[in-house]
Amino acid sequence: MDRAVHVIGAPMDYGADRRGVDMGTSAIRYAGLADELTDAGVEVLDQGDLPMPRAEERDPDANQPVDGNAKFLREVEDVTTRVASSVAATLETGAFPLVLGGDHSIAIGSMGGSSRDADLGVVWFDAHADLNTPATSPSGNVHGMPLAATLGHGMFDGLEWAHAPRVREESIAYVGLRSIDERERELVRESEMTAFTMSDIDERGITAVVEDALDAATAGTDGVHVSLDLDWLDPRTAPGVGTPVRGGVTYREAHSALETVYERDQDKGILRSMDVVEVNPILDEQNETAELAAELAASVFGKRIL
Ligand code: B3U
Ligand code: MN
Ligand code: MN
Repeated sequence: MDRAVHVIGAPMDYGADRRGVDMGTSAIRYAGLADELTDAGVEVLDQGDLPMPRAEERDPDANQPVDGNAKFLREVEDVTTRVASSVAATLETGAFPLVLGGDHSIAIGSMGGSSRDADLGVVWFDAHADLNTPATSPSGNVHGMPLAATLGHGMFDGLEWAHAPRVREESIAYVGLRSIDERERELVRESEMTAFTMSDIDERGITAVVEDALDAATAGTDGVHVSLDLDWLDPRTAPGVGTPVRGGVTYREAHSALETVYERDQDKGILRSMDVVEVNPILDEQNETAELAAELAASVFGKRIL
């Protein structure tokens, strides 16, 4: 990639049940993100972390929606609004925004900022569909809602900080789903989203699946946002996540997937922005999930063995 990569830290944990994911940004940096990216041949500028109020100082139920449950919704709005501004400002300078989490609710901001001046496709590497609304969520955790927010589902309809009209259903592709709530399953089936489960990867192989996901996300869009939730990987490989689900992709499959993204970007210049989320150092083993996050980000920018 010939653009500089600007790292934006969003150390937020309001969207998740388990504390600790707010330390993910430090852990990923400590794991050598900047060196990995430099090895990949890109120029890196770290913008540091966005200031974040501490969860202990806030009331999770202060701004509950009338219908349903969404903890820390006011804080999520505040933080994602700032993430969106940073992402949009970074794109304006011609650089590539790489947003570090933090829990997955920050993607509301990264997709919002990245789609401000562009029709945006999305490739969502995750065990979960993240398509709940406060009314359907079993947990009230906003990290299970970012795609519903972006698409303006339920109470997110018309909420300017959440709904990003230039991200359309048909331009969203999931890769590696294996834990979906009942209502999410119906929605994914009824929708025009492209959804590849772990079974698809078993049957067709990771490369074919990622190629198809990229086709869906690039068709009729100006660029692609890659959202990488570390619980996409198998918990034996990535133990440091809040909601591990057995049966995820392997170390090799993960690298291969992100290298496929890089290849497509080399050919067609598709990449616009990315986030790397849900690394929880408290639950990690010797920072290995954070190291993996740094390595996988470098794969997207072309780091190779030879
Ligand atoms: N779908 C469940 C669980 C979940 C979603 N994302 C994560 N966990 N990381 C929920 O709470 O919405
Ligand atoms: Mn997620
Ligand atoms: Mn997940």
